[in-house]
Amino acid sequence: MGTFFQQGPSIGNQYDEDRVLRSYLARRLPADVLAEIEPGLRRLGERAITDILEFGDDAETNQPRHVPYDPWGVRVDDVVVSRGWKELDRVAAEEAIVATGYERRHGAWSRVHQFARIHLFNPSSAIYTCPLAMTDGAARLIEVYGDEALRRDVYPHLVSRDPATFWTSGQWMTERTGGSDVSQSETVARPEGEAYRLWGTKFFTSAVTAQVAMTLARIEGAPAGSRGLSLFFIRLRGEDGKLQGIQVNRLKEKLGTCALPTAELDLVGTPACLVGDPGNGVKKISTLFNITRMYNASCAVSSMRRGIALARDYSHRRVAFRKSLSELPLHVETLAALETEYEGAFDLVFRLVELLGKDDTRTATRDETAVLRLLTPIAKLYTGKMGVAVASEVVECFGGAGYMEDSGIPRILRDSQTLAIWEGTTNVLSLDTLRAIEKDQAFPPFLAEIRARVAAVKRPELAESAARVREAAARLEAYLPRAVAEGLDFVEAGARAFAYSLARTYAGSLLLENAGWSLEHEADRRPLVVARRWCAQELAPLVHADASHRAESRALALDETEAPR
Ligand code: MFK
Repeated sequence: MGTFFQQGPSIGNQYDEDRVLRSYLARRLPADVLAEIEPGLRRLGERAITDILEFGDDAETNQPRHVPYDPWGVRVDDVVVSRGWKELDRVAAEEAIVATGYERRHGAWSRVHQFARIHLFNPSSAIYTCPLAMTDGAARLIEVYGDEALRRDVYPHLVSRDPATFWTSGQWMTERTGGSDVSQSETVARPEGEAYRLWGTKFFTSAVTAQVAMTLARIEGAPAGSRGLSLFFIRLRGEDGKLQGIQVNRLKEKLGTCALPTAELDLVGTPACLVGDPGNGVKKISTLFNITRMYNASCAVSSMRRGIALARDYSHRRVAFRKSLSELPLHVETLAALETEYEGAFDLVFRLVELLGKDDTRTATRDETAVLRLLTPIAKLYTGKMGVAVASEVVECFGGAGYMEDSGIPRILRDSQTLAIWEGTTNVLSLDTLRAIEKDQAFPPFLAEIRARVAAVKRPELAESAARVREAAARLEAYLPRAVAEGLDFVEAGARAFAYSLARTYAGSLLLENAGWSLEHEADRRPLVVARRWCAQELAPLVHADASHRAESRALALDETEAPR
């Protein structure tokens, strides 16, 4: 019998160990703000490897259960969740994961503080970040569209630091007719006095343990399409604690996010209040889903960071071919590539968060608001995809052990996969990028930001990378009018490649900025290496999807025989 047992990976304080997060905060935050928030971040970094991790593991092990009937045959529709899930709700309130963004103690920087906390909290939380994301989005919705009653009776609960009064909100958009094409929603709202009752089926409703939810329904007689949908607010339970006009059909069996109770619900006369004026429901709820898309991007990035941290530690423990993995050149190359991906993705997210903070506090310029609108789908779609790729590589870094459920590593991959789907798939968000460019004129200020960063590069070590970003920006600028002139099919077929190109080029400009700052202020060359490697890749992998390209694609995609010459 062999005597060798491999040691598993081990990680320390997640604030202290995250060089990228700490360097970013030192670079961007005013010194007094950083001094004030740093002890709390360090404490949260410690909780992320102690109690939060334990609660997350408990929630993952003891997955939610639907109990449709009580022992006497009465329909109860209980959703039983673990102790860990309940504790995570408490910790989220205590740690002010949502509240920090709304107390606005540090003005526009409050969102940076908040997302630094999310970055530390998320990877240990069994995706408790999902209900928090929707809660945050609902709070913002109420700020923008809520009436006095919602502001007085609901908003304070969503932004509470007190576990006894903290509420979470759901966001119910998806119906059997489509998760992407929300305009086909079939739920009907019938007026009853001042309020409404809803009838329909919501096919995916995440975190059904929430106290309230925002949803869409068509008021009887309203026109078809998304403009005919209205936004509604629901309290899930009455004074007696029972669901009000809501039947739980089943909990979904998902590939990942297994601790999260995602239900299929029938709304059978659910009492609901209209939010804002009737109609334009999709437009209104976009205030919410633009926030959840930012959480999505933040979660993708923080999951990448956790996977890399585990793989890095393991590389020192695992010996193969008589060397630790950390001494094997090819393994080191692999880890370095993952780190580069993480740092580019990190910058996209935190730039987005800075813009959100300015928008919240009405200190954003018109150009910054436009860039916020465009960068939201870009950051979501790009980090979502990269999150899956990084997680897959992390699994491989552990060899067979990474494929074993009880190592905890497969969970990172399974959970990451959802980040590319929910809150808008990669393709839906690629098309949203076009919507932002067309409706919000976001492209010129987006390119101007890139060019300003490139123009500010002083260090000769960065000159070649800066030239590559400059050249990519020029190609992007030239591409769009040509694509538009070619027609809608050309633009749509090329939209994913275009969105990736926007992401890579914009992130490249941010990495150049970091690299210059770190050389100057930290005497750290690692951001320089990252910037060079990032910019050495194809920054603008555009696709020219003309008629013959599209015909060839059809032949490949659909196995059609007639490919044109
Ligand atoms: C852990 C991380 C957090 C994750 C939490 C997840 C938990 C929740 C799980 C879910 O709920 S997943 C379901 C999420 N569903 C989606 O994200 C929907 C995906 N589909 C889309 O985004 C479609 O593009 C869309 C529904 C918006 C298409 O709708 P329409 O109505 O066919 O599109 P249209 O007509 O272009 O847009 C209607 C209006 O909304 C337009 O404004 P106008 O009326 O003024 O013309 C658009 O400009 C506006 N709009 C659309 N998207 C927008 C937006 N405005 C601002 N931002 C956007 N992103």
